[in-house]
Amino acid sequence: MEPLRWHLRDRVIEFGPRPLVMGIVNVTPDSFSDGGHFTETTNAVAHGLKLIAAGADILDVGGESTRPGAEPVPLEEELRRVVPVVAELARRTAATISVDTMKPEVAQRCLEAGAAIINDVAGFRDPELVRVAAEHRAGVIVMHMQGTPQTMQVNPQYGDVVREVVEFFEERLRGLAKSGIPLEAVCLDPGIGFGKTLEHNLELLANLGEFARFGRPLCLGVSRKGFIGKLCGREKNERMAGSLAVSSFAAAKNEAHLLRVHDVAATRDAAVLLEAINRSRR
Ligand code: 8Y4
Repeated sequence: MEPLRWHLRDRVIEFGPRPLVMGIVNVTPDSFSDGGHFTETTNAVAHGLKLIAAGADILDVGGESTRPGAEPVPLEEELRRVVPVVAELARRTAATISVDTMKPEVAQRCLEAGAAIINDVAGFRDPELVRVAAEHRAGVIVMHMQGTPQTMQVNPQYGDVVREVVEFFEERLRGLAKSGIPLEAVCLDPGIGFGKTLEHNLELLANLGEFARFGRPLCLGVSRKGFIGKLCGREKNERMAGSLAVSSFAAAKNEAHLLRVHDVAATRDAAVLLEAINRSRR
């Protein structure tokens, strides 16, 4: 079988026998420090460097909380948070940098600052965002979401969630190809927790193999999410073991190519072990 390749700007990522790890770098106001833009940038860059040292293959930098019910962040504020962090990380490391944004202006400035991937939880339905990504030949992560971050968890409903996500990917891949983003630049993501109930999340996870039909890498973000808290009865910072179990399940089945996580070292260790075991299959 041909290995999967992901084209992003000047690079090509070739996926091997275990998933890559994408470390989460949140740039949000720190309620503990006296704040100031400087400490915010410094803390985020330091965290990114720590994640690289822990084995992250890609960093995902984001300045707008997309968790359920979160208020949108104004453009100027998101730019102020994210651009300096991307610029500094690009200057100081060779790591591939992804930007978690829905805003074309943020994408544009971050690509100019050295980012290689745009991760849009809204699935690149905004033609201006598509145009910016195409112009820079950026890698794109097309995530499925039902509704908007403000309202998506109010009452998620599907006839068949797996089928509807498949149909969304079909529609988006066609649309993007027409707008200058080739198949080779796309990574897909079922959007765990984005307009989905606990049962929807489990059904997607149990059927990730359905998304292999597109021949594109699959990104999976489950780290510390609500469905793990619900099933285990755990608060946010107690969900690492549950998160690892889900990532490991996907890695064991070779159904995820990119794991978006908070706990990089642990996830990488799990992926290394699962690869070794998978290799020993007879
Ligand atoms: C604790 C911490 C509880 C964080 C929930 C959360 C995904 C994503 C997010 C994903 C891709 C999150 C930006 C939600 N999730 N991008 N972004 N895939 N591609 N919530 O699953 O982490 S933010």
